[in-house]
Amino acid sequence: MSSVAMQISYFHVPAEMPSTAQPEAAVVIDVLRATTTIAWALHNGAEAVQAFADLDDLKAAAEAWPAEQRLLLGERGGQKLAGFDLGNSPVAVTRAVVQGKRLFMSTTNGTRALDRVRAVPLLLTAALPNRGAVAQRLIDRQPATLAIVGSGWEGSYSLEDSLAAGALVERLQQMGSATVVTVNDEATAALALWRQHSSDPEAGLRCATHGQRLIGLGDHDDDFRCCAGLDQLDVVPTQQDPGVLQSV
Ligand code: 3SL
Repeated sequence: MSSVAMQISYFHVPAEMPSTAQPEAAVVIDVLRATTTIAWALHNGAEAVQAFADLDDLKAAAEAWPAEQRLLLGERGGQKLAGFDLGNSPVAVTRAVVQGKRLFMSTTNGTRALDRVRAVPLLLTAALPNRGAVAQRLIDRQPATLAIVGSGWEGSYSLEDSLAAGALVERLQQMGSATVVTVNDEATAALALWRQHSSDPEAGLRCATHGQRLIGLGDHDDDFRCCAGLDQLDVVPTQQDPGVLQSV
C-alpha cells in the first residue's frame, strides 16, 4: 500500500488556520465571486491580478503602474466601488477588457483571505471553473500539507466556499487515490456537501446566503452560471510575489 503523500485540511475562514504550523501549500477559495473572477481574468490574458485587503494600499500600488496597463477592480457588499474600472464580476473580465493589463483588486472577503495566507510557500486560488487544473498542479507538486481556505463572509462560514473545497478534495482524491487524505472534519464535511450538490452546483450557489444577497441585488444570472461552471479552465492562479497572482 502506498504511503500518505498529501494531508488536506479545510478552514472555513482564514482565522481558523492555526498560527503555529504553516502548511506547505494553500488554496484560497471565494467562489462568489473573487476567485472565479481571478481565474477568468488570467484565462483571458490579464498580465497579473494583484490582490489587496486595503483600498489605500491598492490605490498607491496602482498609481505606480503605467495607466494604460492597469485596471482597478473594487467590490464591497457585492457592489462595484465608485471610481473603479470594474466590480467583481467574472463575466466582465473579458479578453477585450483585460488582456495585457494588471488588475489591482480588492473585494470584501476574497482578497482579504489571500492577504492572510500570503506567507505560505505555494499559494494558489481555486474556483469551480479551474478546480481540475488546480488539483492537477497540486498532484504534480505534492505538498505534504495542504490548507484549503475559504473566504467566508465577514468572518462567518460560506456554504459556496465549502462546496468548492469539497469539489477540490474530490478531484484530488480521484487523482491521488490513497495518497491524498483529509485530516480535519471540515474537509470531510465539505466533500459530503459537494456530493450533495454536484449534480446542480448552481442551485447550491443560489441557496447560499451570499447567493441570496447577490440575487437581492438583481441581475446576476450570468455570474451564477459562470461561477457554477465546473472544470472549464486550465488556468492555475499562483502567487509569484506577495499578493501578485499569475498564471504559470
Ligand atoms: O467577498 C468577496 O470577496 C466577493 O467575492 C463578494 S462578491 O461576490 O463580489 O459580492
